[in-house]
Amino acid sequence: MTDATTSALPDAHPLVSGRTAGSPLVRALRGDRPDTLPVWFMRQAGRSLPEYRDLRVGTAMLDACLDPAMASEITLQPVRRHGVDAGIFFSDIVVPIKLAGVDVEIVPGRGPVLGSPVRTAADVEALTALDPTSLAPITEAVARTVAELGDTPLIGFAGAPFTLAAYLVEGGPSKDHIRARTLMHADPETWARLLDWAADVSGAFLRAQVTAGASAAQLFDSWVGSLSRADYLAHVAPHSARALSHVSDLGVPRIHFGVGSGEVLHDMTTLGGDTVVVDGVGVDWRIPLDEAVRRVGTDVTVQGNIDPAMLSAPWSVLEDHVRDVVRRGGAARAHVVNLGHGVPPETDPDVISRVVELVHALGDGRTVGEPA
Ligand code: 1CP
Repeated sequence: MTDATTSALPDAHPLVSGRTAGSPLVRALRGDRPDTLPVWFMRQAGRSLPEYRDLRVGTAMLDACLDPAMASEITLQPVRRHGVDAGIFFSDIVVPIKLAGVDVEIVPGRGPVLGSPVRTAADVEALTALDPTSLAPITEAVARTVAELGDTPLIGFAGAPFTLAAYLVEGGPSKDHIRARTLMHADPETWARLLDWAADVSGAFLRAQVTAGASAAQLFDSWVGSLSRADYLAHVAPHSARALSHVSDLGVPRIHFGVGSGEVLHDMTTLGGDTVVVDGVGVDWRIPLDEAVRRVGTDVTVQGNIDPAMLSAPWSVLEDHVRDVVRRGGAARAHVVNLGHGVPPETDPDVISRVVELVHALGDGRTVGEPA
């Protein structure tokens, strides 16, 4: 866990200078219950916003990520529009692997696609380390963003080694990540080398964002739900720990998120050890938050878990659901309200703004009663 007093961050960093240390997000991640619940949304930047679609015309996704002015503007758009309690840095989990020399692009409507998949020991051997100077556009975009955000914290993020490996081995989006899971068992040494490489690339990307001004760090293991618990513990958790270790000396709150993570929710907080090593755990929509708290205990803040499907339901249905999420989150030491996964592209942005207003009207989250 993190402690601001042991931070190796520069004095001007928002977390150290005091700009964001008292923000609802940072307080909640550190285990406190602020008067107002913090709320932000995964995939709040991009896709559902018309101002995003206008700005992106004619620019490929990864080019947008590497254009500091554009990445910064897209990060700020949902903060201005919705009044959320944090910005999430506009980038992608494959940006650092591209900067490390992997031939990858993001195909519209599909996702990350590789020129050639990484499937053999020789393929893994050929991967090269990330040159830290290549992260300059990321550092610049974060610095610009943080200068505009004032007291609102920016969340930096990276892909967890397993989720990155799911793209690297498959060569693109896949359903059950069969080829990746086969490699894990067929050639565990090559698998371990691949995940260590991915951990270091993601770790450097995360560290660059935090040192440039991000006040929290989230590791996305979006596809962890395809793993058994035994495989998670033996073949994945140690590498996720390695990715997060890249920021452990910085005293920044760390959040770990996965989809379909019920079987491994507790392990995602301990990364296979005996004690909780992250500050927040993201919960998808499948498990009610009070049940999640039963699984992870009260040494960690929970984040989540509005069902993204509810965003297009009638307001009264969505409102009841949000109140229920907040009420169940009352079982946790602290709660950061979010979705159980990302904002669907077809979501009406006004609905998101309305959810923010509702959450902010619910106080510290512990006064929301049973539905009438
Ligand atoms: O053309 C477009 O508009 C591209 C769509 C898009 C966007 C806006 C992609 C392609 N990535 C992003 C931004 C992005 N990706 C962010 C920053 C903005 C925000 O969250 O508000 C973040 C944090 C990510 C992280 C990411 N990329 C994850 C982990 C989070 C998650 O959603 O599970 C994953 C799995 C990816 C891969 C990816 N990139 C893009 C797509 C469509 C996908 C998923 C593909 C698949 O289903 O396998």
